[in-house]
Amino acid sequence: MSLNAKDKAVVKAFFEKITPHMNDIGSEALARMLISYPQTKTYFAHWSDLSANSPQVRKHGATIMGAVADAVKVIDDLTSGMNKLSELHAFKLRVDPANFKILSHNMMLVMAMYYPSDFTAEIQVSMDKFLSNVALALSERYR
Ligand code: HNI
Repeated sequence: MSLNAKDKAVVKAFFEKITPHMNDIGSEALARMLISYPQTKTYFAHWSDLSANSPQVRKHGATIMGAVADAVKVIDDLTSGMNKLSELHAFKLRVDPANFKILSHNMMLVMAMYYPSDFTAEIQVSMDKFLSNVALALSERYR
């Protein structure tokens, strides 16, 4: 489902609001993915510590969330904006695209935990659309 003007405005405003907690949200989302969906751990087998708050989880959580914040900047053309990352995940990392949905789910869960009153159902609708489109853009180079 494509993003309309209101979705884009909602997503941009919410990302601006969460900037101070961006790294925490990213690392908690990543940690929860690894704990609650243990099949995702296979991609990170080369890390020494996959537990929540380990330096590697914290660092990579910030990296992933930074990439999502960058995606907000290319919201009008996610497919070309995320082309390089898609290629990396498809050919080098060989991540099953089903996992993009799992991570998106955990990101929204943690957004709601950090901003319980701001993350309304209405914002969730737009955020869900946005993250689905990010996942779609990341899956583009697999074909
Ligand atoms: Ni992902 C590396 C962004 C989902 C497994 N990932 C990255 C990097 C970015 C990134 C940025 C660093 C690239 C570089 O080094 O140039 N990943 C994203 C985004 C999403 C995502 C924006 C979804 C919203 N990645 C996932 C998922 C998995 C995943 C769902 C697996 C379950 N990513 C990886 C792995 C690496 C990685 C593995 C390499 C990590 C390392 O440093 O060893």
